[in-house]
Amino acid sequence: FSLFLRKICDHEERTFLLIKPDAVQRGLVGQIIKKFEQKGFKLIGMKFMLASKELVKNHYSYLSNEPFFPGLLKYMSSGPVVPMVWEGPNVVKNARIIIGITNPEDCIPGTIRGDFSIQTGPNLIHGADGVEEANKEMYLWFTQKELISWKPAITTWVYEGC
Ligand code: IDP
Repeated sequence: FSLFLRKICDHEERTFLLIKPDAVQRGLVGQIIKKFEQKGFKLIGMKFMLASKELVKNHYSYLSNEPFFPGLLKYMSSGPVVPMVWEGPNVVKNARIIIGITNPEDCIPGTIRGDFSIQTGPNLIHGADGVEEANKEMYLWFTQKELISWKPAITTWVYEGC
């Protein structure tokens, strides 16, 4: 029974999220974080920093052949960003749903991009697209030591039987 309990109470999936410079400039950091906090996900890493072009190049390497890539590097390194790691069941997929799809024009209200942005470029926040990508991206932005394992006091109220 305790093995079963451990299984349903340990939600080890983690995702990497990055609040982009436009969201920081527009004072939306608190509102964005609140979405994930109030859902019940667990914040395990966060910092406020400037990203070098080199770091952004690595992060978005899969887009390096796109015509908008130079503009993307400039935008992403133009001001402070807030990289974060969040933990919870299916958090990778769920965070993408909370964020909304790439083009804000097609995002439904209630999503971050749907509520607060208009164009594909300055779309406020990045969310890893899969578990593998999340693991790769979080260690690009964080060291192992910067990710904190902890048990929030709300756990027993968010998860049945924990
Ligand atoms: P995602 O952020 O929804 O995962 P990706 O296709 O991975 O979307 O693109 C990464 C980021 O690159 C987007 O969030 C956006 O900031 C930027 N981007 C994507 N497509 C375009 C475009 O056509 N023009 C300008 N910027 C773009």
